[in-house]
Amino acid sequence: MAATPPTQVVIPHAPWFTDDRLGMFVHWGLYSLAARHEWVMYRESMSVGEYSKYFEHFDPDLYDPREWAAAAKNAGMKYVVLTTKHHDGFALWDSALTEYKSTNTPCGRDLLTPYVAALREAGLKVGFYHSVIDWHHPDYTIDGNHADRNNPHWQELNKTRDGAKYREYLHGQVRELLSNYGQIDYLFFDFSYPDVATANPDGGAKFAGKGANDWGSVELMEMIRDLQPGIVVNDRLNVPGDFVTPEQYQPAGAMLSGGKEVPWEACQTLNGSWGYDRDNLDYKSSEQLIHMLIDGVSKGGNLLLNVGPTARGQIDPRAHQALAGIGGWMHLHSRSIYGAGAAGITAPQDARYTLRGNRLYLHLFAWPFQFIHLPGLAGKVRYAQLLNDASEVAMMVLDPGQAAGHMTPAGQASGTLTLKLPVQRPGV
Ligand code: FHN
Repeated sequence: MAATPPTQVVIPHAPWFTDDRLGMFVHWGLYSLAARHEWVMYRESMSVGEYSKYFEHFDPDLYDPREWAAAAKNAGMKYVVLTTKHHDGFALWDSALTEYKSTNTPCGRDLLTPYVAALREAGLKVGFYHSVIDWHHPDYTIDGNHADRNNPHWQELNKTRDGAKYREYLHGQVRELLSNYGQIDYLFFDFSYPDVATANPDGGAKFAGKGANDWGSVELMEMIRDLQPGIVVNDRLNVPGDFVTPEQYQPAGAMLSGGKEVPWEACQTLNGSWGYDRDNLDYKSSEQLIHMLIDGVSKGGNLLLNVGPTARGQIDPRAHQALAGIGGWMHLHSRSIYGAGAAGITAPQDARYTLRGNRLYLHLFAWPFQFIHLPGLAGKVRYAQLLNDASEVAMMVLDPGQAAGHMTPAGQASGTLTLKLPVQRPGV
């Protein structure tokens, strides 16, 4: 198949999204003190009272979002997304709608104001994450699927809760976030779970999930578009968003919604945990992270890579090391990532193409014995330049009818371009 590049899917009001390709996700809050997992309240069946010890001790004395911004920028990341409120309901800003907020802890300050300022100073786009789930709010209607599976009286509890009041609270806090901090570029809601026919463990009623009606999603989206017309919003309100969000996996190819290709962003952790998990040493290698990034871009997607800062506000050394590994590669090869996307031709096994304009980049995940055969490229490449670096090994300028550079003459006849590579992967 000829290298006829597909039209890259973009978000019409925010083409920057599919240009930038790489962002930093930040999960940070009360759960960071537990240093185990951001679901620690739920997984360890803590009551609001038991969990309050973290509220009473939240004091991130080393918090400096300029350090976060610098780490993101050095890794080649173009936008940052911070959890303003996770499922535990704790607000990282001085919300007028709750006392369960950073300004009422020993921290004593609004944490979003310096965060937004640091990103803008570093030239990074500003993203917020906001959970629609809220295990602290008295009117968050629970169900047996998630919020209070351990409470056998959840149906009774629900009768005392007013979903309309929770919707008003949810919308009110989102309004604060989109009104009080200037231009916000990106909003990640989390998460809806549509009605599921899960049999009640002791038989009887089916549990209902949580979706658009619970959140008032249609009105919420209208308010968001009104307050921040240029913002990009994800797909987790159970109504269409600007991009879809595969989580902790890499899609097999382009992502479709309603039969149409849509922008997508894979959100991934460094070690399987979103929140800071001190004893979890299962970090992905820099090579795996770089391959995830290349793989996503080769399919028209973004990568939102997560860090979980410590309770004191610091990105831990292992995360810094992973980010530095990506940054070193991006310093050499960001031209094959920013503004690049799917090439519309199938790459050989263990290889990926990314295409930016008339330049086709070949990335090898496994080093071939000496030649790599590239079907469908003969006569399409005017010039091929081999590079001495791990993943990106060739930059090819596409120009129909031309053939030059490091190609073996035999490769021309079969429509296959053959590149002769050093026996050893350079630089290792
Ligand atoms: O439950 C959350 C989880 O803690 C984390 O925030 C991820 C990030 O996308 N979202 C939910 C799980 O899908």
